[in-house]
Amino acid sequence: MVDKKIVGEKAAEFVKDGMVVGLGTGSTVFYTIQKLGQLVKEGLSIKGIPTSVQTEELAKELGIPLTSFSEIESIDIAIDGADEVNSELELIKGGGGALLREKIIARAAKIFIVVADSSKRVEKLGAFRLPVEVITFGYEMTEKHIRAIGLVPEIRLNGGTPFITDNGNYIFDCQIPEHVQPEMLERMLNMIPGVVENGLFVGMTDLVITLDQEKNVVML
Ligand code: ABF
Repeated sequence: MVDKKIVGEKAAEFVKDGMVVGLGTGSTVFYTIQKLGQLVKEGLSIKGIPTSVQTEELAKELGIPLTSFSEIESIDIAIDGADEVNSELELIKGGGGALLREKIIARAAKIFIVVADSSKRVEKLGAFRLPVEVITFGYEMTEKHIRAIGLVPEIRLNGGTPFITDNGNYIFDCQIPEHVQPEMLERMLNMIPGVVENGLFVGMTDLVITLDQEKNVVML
């Protein structure tokens, strides 16, 4: 928790007056959002655009003014967590179930910063199962198609029934093949009818804020 607080709060230093800020989801970016709430109370003027209902509620509680895509041309900076980060700054995201809105906002941002304690850094993506968001219609068939390209999907449950995302969809948590190029897999998955989005974020990250073994903040 202390590690998450250090990297989360560090990211808030990149937010400047007047910016539109993509607000991520999860327990690390929670500290970024808390810090931004404090800075807003001290006079910082920003507009937040949240990646989930959970973050929207948090931002409202903290008094961070919010905006939406109908009101803005672009996002100046987006800050979010990750489940895995490799040395190419490729990510697996979606453990919290918010990957679709997270990817829309990361893609729209001029600068995308990832906050990740050292436990998230991996040599190779895939120990964490890849979340894939699918529409509920025909999800049994979508599952077969995901299986056919070599993944092992399992529907995410919430107390015995399928977990429903903020967008009304299901999530399959998928084991991915050993030797697979993230960029290729990201594209292949999104070509399957019924797949809305997947948690591979390739070529999107500008900066990762993390800690080294001595707990110093490092930027990758
Ligand atoms: C979100 O928060 C998700 O994409 C990811 O699942 C999670 C990151 O984990 P943590 O809660 O540890 O920050 O960004």
